[in-house]
Amino acid sequence: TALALSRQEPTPVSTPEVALREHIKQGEKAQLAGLVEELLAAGWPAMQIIDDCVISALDKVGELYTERVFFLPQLLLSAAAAEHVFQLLQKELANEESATHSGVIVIATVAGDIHDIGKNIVALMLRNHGFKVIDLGKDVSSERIVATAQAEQADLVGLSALMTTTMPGMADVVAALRVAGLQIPVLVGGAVVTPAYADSIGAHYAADATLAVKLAQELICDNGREEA
Ligand code: B12
Repeated sequence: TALALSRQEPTPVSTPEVALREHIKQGEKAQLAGLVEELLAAGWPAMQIIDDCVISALDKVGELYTERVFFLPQLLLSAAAAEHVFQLLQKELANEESATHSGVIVIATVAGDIHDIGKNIVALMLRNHGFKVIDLGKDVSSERIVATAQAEQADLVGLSALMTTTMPGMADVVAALRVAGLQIPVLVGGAVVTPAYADSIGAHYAADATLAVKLAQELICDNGREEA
């Protein structure tokens, strides 16, 4: 069909943002640095490059994967390209925000789940807003999350899950925290997570990194942490 054929043709690369999306989608790293430079020079904030180029490219890759146009090797290449763009933008992201609040946040992708790109963005943004973020990485057991939250006297736990099969791990973490006597708020996110699910497990939901920062600030305030 025309639709299927059009996918095989290269997308026209008229502007740097279109080109950047396309190169991430195709998992081609060579030109990423130049394109990012071009966008920064044109006045794009780093966060806008992430939202409009990186995330939208990965969304597209996810769709193509669902439609079996892309397979795992392509998914891996695109993810690596996306991570490369984050590395290129680290300095700009750190400069764009200044510390406004503080508190200790333990963040992790739940057990069985190795998706960490979104979690890494959220962790980076929280750090840029003055939180002390302890990032336990991906595929992290609830035991380890609880133990760290306890040892670090965390004000908040952030959890990421990208798959329907791993999302229930979030409920396990909330339950384990409560069993351990920790009443701290839990903030959850990730493509499959919904506000209703968060509600059902006694957690809070944020759809993206900007909202995660906002909610973390509110929740840590509400939790009574006074010192800066
Ligand atoms: C990149 C990717 C991968 C990469 C991951 C690389 C990495 N280092 O993360 C690789 C190739 C390794 C991978 C592997 C797999 N993947 Co994959 N992957 C994706 C893809 C294309 C993009 C995910 C992504 O990074 N998005 C960009 C980020 C920025 O978005 P995000 O994670 O949603 O994060 C944002 C928000 O959700 C939120 N957020 C995220 N975390 C948190 C945490 C907190 C606390 C808060 C507040 C907010 C928050 O803020 C972020 C910023 O805005 C998705 C498709 C999709 N559209 O989601 C599939 C997808 C998630 N993968 C999928 C699958 C099935 C797999 C595999 C099982 C494939 C396989 N057959 O092996 C394996 C999983 C192995 C495992 N055990 O985990 C499915 C899941 C289906 C489901 N509903 O359960 C998806 C949806 C693809 C699909 N359409 O089928 N994958």
